[in-house]
Amino acid sequence: MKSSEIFNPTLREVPSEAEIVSHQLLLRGGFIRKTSGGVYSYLPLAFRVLKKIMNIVREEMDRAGGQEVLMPIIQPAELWQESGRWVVYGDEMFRLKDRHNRSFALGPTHEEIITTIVKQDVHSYRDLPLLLYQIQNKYRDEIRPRFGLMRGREFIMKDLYSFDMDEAGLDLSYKKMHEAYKRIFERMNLKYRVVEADSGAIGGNESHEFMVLASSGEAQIVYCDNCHYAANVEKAQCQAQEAVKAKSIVVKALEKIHTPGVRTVDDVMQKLAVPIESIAKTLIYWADGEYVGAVIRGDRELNEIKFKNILRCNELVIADEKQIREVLGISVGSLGPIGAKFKVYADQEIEFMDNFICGANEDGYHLINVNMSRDFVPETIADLRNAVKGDSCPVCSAELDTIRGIEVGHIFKLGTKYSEVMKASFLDNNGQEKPFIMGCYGIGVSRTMAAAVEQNHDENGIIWPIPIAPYQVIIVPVNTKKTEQMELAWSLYHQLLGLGLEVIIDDRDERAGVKFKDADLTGIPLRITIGPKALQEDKVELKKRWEKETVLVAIENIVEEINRILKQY
Ligand code: 9G3
Repeated sequence: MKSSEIFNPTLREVPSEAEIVSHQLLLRGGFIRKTSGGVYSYLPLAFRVLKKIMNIVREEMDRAGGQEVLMPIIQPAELWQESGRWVVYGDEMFRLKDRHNRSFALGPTHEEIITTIVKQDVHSYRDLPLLLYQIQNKYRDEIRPRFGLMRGREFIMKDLYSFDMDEAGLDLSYKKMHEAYKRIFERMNLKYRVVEADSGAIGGNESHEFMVLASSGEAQIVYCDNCHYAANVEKAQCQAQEAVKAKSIVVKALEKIHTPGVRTVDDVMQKLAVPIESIAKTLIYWADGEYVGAVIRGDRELNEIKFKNILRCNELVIADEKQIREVLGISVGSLGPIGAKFKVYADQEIEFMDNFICGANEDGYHLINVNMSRDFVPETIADLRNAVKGDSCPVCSAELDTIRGIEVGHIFKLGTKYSEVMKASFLDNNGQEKPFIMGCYGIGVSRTMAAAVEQNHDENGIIWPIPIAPYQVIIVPVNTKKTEQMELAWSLYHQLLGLGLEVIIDDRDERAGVKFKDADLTGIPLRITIGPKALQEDKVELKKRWEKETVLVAIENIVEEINRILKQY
């Protein structure tokens, strides 16, 4: 393709709303344009990348035994009412009505549709396992669509659903998908990690996320270098601290002290001149109709997912100041576990804190020398906090580390969550009626494109991994007016095309500097520069986008050299 004919309208300046590098570079490089908030059009270069990603995904789904289908984007409300999710997903669903006033949603995911199809047409264990997938646009009306393609309201997803006759079958389907996903991200040449994830909201019992590693990633990954433990921060288990009691700490007498104006953990540290580790904070939540309190060490973050799983509640929202004052008659800064009017849940770490400080449940007062075993009995002691770097690994007790990533794939064992409520069953080999054992497996295709950019770029632009680059090679004649340069450029162009490679020739009458800048911005992996100096020695310049230096290659060798590099991918 000629540069002069490619539709990739580049920008000098990007809108300030583009907060992350993938959004900025995809806009600047003329890959995408915003059509509406969180809704993007993919221009030719982006669509080429997407097609490459989709091809890799498709090949691996087929290899794993998946069969491709295409389900409707328009989904009738009745199916969602059957699963009970029509009410669960309030404003996040795009809803619409037809001329007969019948309700529909734009598909946010397809569990309800696929379960209905399988329920209607699969009746025997002989037809199992069944793995069906599609690659299609999905719709979710995010409150705040952000970060370009990372969190769009319309996005491309590959979703596969597995149907098995028993748990052993599900285990096998899950394992196949796990392997297929690893192959997919390896083939795309992305640095990634598989992590354990929470499956609470989906209702299943095992779940893994596939994370593309990038410092800008929203997801925090906790991992162990000593063994293979890795989990997202929501899931990562914290160890109950080994008892340090052996040191025979002196348990001091509980004391109430006057602390006017002390409201935050910081205030307590300042006013009492104590380390943050000696303070326990109490957070009040509204959980399915009652107030509950979580007690955690002053410097820790409450993990709401762990808390929700312990409480087994549907709704968990933090109480605001006004509610706390109305219900408990005190301010937020004075909350504590002793004599509380709410159920107290203590993080397991609290048990090992000696002579600590907390609110006294009385405005302007705190308690010092608190010891849980003596001073209060919580409803439950559990792991309630987020893991942090330096915690000990739940598997091997070595020190854990953290790293950031972008969630691009997520696999779940669903079990009978959908098949039970939607009455989707088959006859087993004893003629018994059994619900299908299901799994679901997603890859964010458009998000993967953005994640690839987040992971692979420099100050000059994108550095596409070769397997998903829109084009593999760009030929840049420095001066289009020189016949000798243009003749060689066209000759190399046709030779490379003849090898089945994807090549751009920059035929524009622009300064070399402009052409190099554009080639760097669009991230084409290999650049051949044809300039007067090298040409005198029958050479061209070869620049790999991911390396700093340029090398000279003899004209007679360049095609073979390019082919050799690209063949490795
Ligand atoms: C909804 C809305 C938003 C949603 C869902 C439903 C997330 C919803 C979870 C999944 C799970 C799996 C198939 C492929 C693998 C992942 N956001 N989820 O179910 F109605 Cl508005 O989508 N789906």
